[in-house]
Amino acid sequence: MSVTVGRVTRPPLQFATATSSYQVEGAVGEHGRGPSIWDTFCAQPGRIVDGSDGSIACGSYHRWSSDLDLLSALGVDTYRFSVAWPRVQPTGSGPPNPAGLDHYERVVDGLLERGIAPNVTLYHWDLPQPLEDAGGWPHRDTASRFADYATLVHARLGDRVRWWGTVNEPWVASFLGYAAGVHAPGRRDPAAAFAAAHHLLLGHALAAEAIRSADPAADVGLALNLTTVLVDDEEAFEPGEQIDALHNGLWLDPLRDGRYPRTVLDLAPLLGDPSVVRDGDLALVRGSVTWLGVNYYTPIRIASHGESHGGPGQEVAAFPGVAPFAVAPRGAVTAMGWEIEPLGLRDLLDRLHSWDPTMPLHITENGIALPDDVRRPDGSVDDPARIDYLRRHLAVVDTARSRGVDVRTYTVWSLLDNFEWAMGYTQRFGLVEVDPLTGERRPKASFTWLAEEIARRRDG
Ligand code: IFM
Repeated sequence: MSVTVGRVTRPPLQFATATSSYQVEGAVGEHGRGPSIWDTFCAQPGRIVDGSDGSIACGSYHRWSSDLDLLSALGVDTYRFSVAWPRVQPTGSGPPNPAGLDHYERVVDGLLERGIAPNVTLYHWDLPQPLEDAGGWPHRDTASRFADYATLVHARLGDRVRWWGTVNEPWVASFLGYAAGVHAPGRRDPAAAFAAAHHLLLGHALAAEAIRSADPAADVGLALNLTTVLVDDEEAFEPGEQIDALHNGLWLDPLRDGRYPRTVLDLAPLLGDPSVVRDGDLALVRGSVTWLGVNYYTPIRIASHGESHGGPGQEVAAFPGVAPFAVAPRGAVTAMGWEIEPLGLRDLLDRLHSWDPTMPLHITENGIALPDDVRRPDGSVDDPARIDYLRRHLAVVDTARSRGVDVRTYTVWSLLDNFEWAMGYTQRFGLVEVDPLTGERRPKASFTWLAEEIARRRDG
């Protein structure tokens, strides 16, 4: 179904699902892959709630072909997956490991054979451990190493991949990894987090530049976990602004204007050493994307006081300078404790349309964790709440498109139940259940619903 607004007719919404390397591949010691910060972090007692790790995960490194068959059965246009940096460069620098690149070449060719466009993410958090040992993302050199790695991957796959994502959710990688310490590498140092955020943006820009210098027509973007901040009482206004700046403005302002938001600059001396931002860095970041990926799950609802009910964003409360606040989800929540509010996506899309009406937007992640403890007579998971969540968010996307917002793709996180970082395997986001013992894939009711929805739109 194409949409026409005024004199502009937009092509039909594209559908996709997404995964990431460490969450699904397993095979961490195979074919020359080096250790990543997530291998190290998971090995530390108490880091992962169920004591698990991604060493086996969904086994997708070996089962990639049957996973791609699942995508064909769904009828998606695109598959968003990530390349594991330590498979390509086991130590994070130097010549490529051919076996690593061979694997991703097979995946890309397998997608193209099935008529599915690859959307390749270069960094979904599995930093090679030797680079962390050398300072990690707070260390400026990591940004240059990332650009070198991007060049290697592009040199092998660039003739077949048009659509590149540099970094996934730099907010999570920097603030949860280096300030809150709940993600790898588990550091609790706000100064390091701010430096990491800047170097992730710089690394993105350097990688985008490297890819474009090899192929000026390449479509290069990144995926941000943007959100709508809802403030419940007047006294929460200040923390609300600060959280909004750290979650959204910290990335959006440099990408469009080449400068950090005032609120972030006011916090920066408290957060860390503002001199990590060197002349010319933000000029490189400005205008560095030709598409923007939006990962939306939930709004962040902030109150000035009261018990924190958890949720994304609460961890930055630990920052010096951020006024005290509580995260207070209202109404229905997911198994992660995240408030379900599709209107948060509506407001976010409106905001992004004002931010840059010409920027193509792709929903690169949207989905819900559920207990998935009800089964149909054939044994498959019956997940009407997931269908309801996806249907309501999709309706918001359709409405936004009919009002002229240039949203091009709707991507469900995730194709498979997988390793949900610090939550291990306790959280299920997949359209497909994965048997923890045998690795067998069992599509859920939501898989069938999505396949039918995609077919209905295609035929209609
Ligand atoms: O599983 C993650 C993914 O890796 C990044 N975005 C959010 C998802 C759900 O928490």
